[in-house]
Amino acid sequence: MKFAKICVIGLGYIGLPTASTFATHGIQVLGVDVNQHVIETLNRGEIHIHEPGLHDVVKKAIQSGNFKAVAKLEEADAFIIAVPTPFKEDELGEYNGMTYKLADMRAVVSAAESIVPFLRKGNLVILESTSPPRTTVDLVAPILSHSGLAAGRDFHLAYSPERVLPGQIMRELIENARVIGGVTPESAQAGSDLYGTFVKGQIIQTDATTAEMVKIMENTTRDVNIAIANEFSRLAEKFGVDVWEAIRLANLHPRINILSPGPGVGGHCISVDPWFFVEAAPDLTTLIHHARFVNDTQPHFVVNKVKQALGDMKDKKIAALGLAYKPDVDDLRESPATEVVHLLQKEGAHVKAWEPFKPDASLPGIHMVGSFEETIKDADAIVLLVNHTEFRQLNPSEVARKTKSRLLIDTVNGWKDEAWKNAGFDVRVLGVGKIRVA
Ligand code: SAJ
Repeated sequence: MKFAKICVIGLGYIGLPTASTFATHGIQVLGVDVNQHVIETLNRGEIHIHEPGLHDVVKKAIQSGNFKAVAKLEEADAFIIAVPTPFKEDELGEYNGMTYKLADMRAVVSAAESIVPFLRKGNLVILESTSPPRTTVDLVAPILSHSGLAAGRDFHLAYSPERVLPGQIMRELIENARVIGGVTPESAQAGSDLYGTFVKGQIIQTDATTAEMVKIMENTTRDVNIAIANEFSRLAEKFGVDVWEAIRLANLHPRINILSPGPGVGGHCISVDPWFFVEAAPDLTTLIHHARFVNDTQPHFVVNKVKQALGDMKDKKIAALGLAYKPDVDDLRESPATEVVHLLQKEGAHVKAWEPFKPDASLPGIHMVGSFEETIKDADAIVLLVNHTEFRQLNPSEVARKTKSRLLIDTVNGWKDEAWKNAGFDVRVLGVGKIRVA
């Protein structure tokens, strides 16, 4: 199948890289978003999110005349839905005394509804948003049928998960293998033809529900693996062991690859997607549910560590370094670092936070300051919450001159103890239950 014009609905971390990459590969792309600010920013050739390499591609896409951001759809050969699927903020499910989060599918529903008036025979619709199993066939297909056309008979419908890693999206979008799950083999073929425009990795066709499950299985596996690393960090502290050294030694085994503990799991993917399985089958997801619980409670473990070091936290001044959900990105969504800050404040501490990738961000209930210097100046303790390269590269003696604090709590193993100790700091590292040997 040939594609001259497509609509990409949702211009966020996935939709924008996808839309602009299609445009730089010769397809006319209408990028549709509900946010007027996003539309205006993009049409000026600027971008509203930080992702290495994205700005260049968007500029090229606009200059080529192939890309335009708009508020309303038009007729096209294909429609790609790339909107968020967060969880509901005000409602929880419960199974066997344990609560679980519920998917909020409103954005997918309204994106599908917006396609209905423009859907024509022979079109292709692709859902890219990570969604609970069976969303394509049980939620999207029935909405699209309001057009009077049937999925698989009159138009093609497929699910194709994005699998790109924030920070490396522009490269992975092109190089990663792509799974395309069609409601019919012809739909999968049409999806392959479309992504074949720029994907250099393998394109594998399957059915829609398998493709949905593949995506959630990938992120769930990573969540469970991080949960065990976090649990090991708790055990190591109890047994007087350095978990980082223990993991390094365990990983010398040819079939073991333990991930890294930290302050918890954040972002819009790994901390969200496993709930899609739990919600869909709470009776079959004991391990997945417990892994979520471990990762969601890791910020409490961090706060206990700060408390052990600092004693009563009432009116103590704490500098929080990093609020992003992981190193070297500007994405603050579902960030465990922000959860740690909230919990420290609940203990009575006064927290100043510094996020170099989003210095102007404002987060409800969090005191974000405009510079690193101001954050640490009169702190009683400095807590490293994200392993940003620029934090790792800090010079300990320079930091010592800028702060009155001599206590560091490192939750990501970012600071080499010796240098910081030599500069006069007491360094407490998450998962280290003994004084480290140099
Ligand atoms: N984290 C740890 N320890 C680790 C690795 C990660 O605590 O050893 C934490 C991070 O700090 C972060 C969270 O986990 O808070 C998630 O980070 P990540 O780098 O593992 O993953 P994401 O959420 O940025 O991207 C994931 C990727 N999925 C997998 O690696 C299976 C990516 O390929 C997906 O496209 C993306 O989710 C998505 O959009 O679903």
